This record gives sequence, structure tokens and C-alpha cells, in this order.
Amino acid sequence: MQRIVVLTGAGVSAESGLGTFRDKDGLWTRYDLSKVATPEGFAADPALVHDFYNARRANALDAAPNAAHDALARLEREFSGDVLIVTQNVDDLHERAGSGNVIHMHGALTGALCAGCGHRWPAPRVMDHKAGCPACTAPATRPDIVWFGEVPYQMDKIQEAVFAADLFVSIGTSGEVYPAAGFVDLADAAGVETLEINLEPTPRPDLFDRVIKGPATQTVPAWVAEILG
Ligand code: BJW
Repeated sequence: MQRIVVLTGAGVSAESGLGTFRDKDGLWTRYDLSKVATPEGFAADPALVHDFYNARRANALDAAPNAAHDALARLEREFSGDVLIVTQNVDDLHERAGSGNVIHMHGALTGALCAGCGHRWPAPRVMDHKAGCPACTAPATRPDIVWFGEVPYQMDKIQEAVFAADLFVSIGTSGEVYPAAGFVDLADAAGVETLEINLEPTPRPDLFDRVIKGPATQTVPAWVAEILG
């Protein structure tokens, strides 16, 4: 085996204290996603959207990587082939654990984006919806996050990596949000071995060749130890 692609979701960061979206008590039980995670919601009330992401950014910056993030960083360090992490998470816990080959397909809380000119810069801990873009001065600053209806980042690179992989692993994601939920279908069509690691059964476990059930802080280190022999 030479190439492993790992897709991660909110479940990987849950044991670092960051909430998931669709579990009991998940973020979408407390917030209306159409108001805080769509371009239309941002246009209607940018202050509300910035408040939501300022709180998420503060939580993420104050959180620490857990044993699952650490194990994936170890995998990248010690595996003889290539390891690519494609994360739907907007926190930077993979990087802080030591992973270097990470694609943030849904953006990052540490990034700011001008909705006017497309300029990107590092986000301050608290973003102000009235602040002007450092490049064009338009008061159109937004978090660099991919909202519903927007195209996730680096899709070509991700699809190529999934097609070329020997193993595709999906960890801590409900498989409800596309296009990430469809990566297992791409992998399957390309004859790539597939593994799902999750706390609970997901809606389509039959799509995976193998399923490991349990908390990521236990299951991921055990699986990485198995791969590294
Ligand atoms: C544990 C654990 C532990 C807990 N250990 N496990 C109809 C049909 C099909 C598609 C669509 C449709 N209508 C609209 C669409 C498209 C839409 C979509 O998929 N909607 C669905 C809801 C139906 N998708 C989009 O709009 C995307 N863009 C798009 O499709 O563009 C078109 C295009 C694509 C490609 C090429 C060309 C064009 C954009 C999606 C943007 C998603 N944005 C969000 C919010 C922004 C980021 C943020 O604020 O953080 O991203 S939504 C939210 O969901 C967030 C997440 O990244 C994403 C996925 O959630 P995730 O990570 O799976 O979390 P949960 O909570 O769902 O699951 C947690 C899991 O962890 C559970 O399974 C637990 O069991 C597990 N778990 N604790 C292990 N300790």
C-alpha cells in the first residue's frame, strides 16, 4: 500500500471539545444553518454570521488536538507512502498535531476572505463585519468558509487523490453533506479499498469494505498502529 486518503469530519474534533453539527446537541440543533452557513444568510445579517464564526474561532483556538489528530500526524510521519488528509473541519487541529498534507475543503476559521475582490488574509481572533478589506477596502469581509451552495476548495486535487489511492478512510463524518459524502462512491468506482471509522453507524455503512465503530481517540490510534505494524 502506497497512498492513503483520509477524509475527516467533526467527529474527529469532538473529543477536543468542539461540537459536531448533526448529533444530539449538535450545532444545527441550536442554530438555523440557512442563517449562518449560506451566502444568503451572510448577505441578510453579516453581524450574526460573524458572531457565530467568532465564537467557533475562539473555541477552536482554545482547543487542543486529541489522540486521533496525533495518530493521523504519526501516520503521515511514519508511513512509507503518501498520506493526504482531506478535512471538512474548519479548525486547525490536524496542523497543530503535526499533519502537513492537509486540504481544508470547507475553508478555515483562521482565514478571512473579501466577498468583493476575493483577497485572502489571516483572520484575527474576532472579525468585525464592518472592517474593510486590506486590499480593496470594501466592507465585505467574511470568514474563509465554504457555505451551502458554494463550491468546496481543491475539488480536482481531492478527486485525483481519491482515484489514485490504495485506501480511502472516512473518519467522524455523518456522510450527509456532498460532495464529501460522495467520495466513497468515487473510491468504490475506482476499486479503492474503503474504511469507515465512526462512533455510530452512518446511513450508508454498506458502501465501505470495513467499518470500525467507537470514539476516534481510541479507534484511530489503534488503526494507525495496525497500519504501521
Ligand atoms: C464521532 C465522534 C467521536 C461524533 N469519534 N466519531 C440534495 C442532494 C445532494 C446534495 C445537495 C442537495 N441539496 C443541496 C446539496 C448540496 C449541499 C449538500 O450536501 N446538502 C446536504 C445537506 C443535502 N452541499 C453543498 O452545498 C456544498 N457545495 C456544493 O455541493 O457545491 C456544488 C459543487 C460541488 C463540487 C463540485 C462542483 C460543484 C457545500 C457544503 C458546505 C458545507 N458547509 C458546512 C458549514 C461550513 C463549515 C463550518 O461552519 O464548519 O460544513 S455544513 C457542516 O456539515 C460543515 C461540515 O464540514 C459538514 C459535514 O459535517 P460532518 O463533519 O459530517 O459533521 P456531522 O455533525 O454531520 O457528523 C459528525 C459525525 O461524527 C457523526 O457521524 C458522529 O457519529 C461522528 N462522531 N463524535 C468518532 N468521538
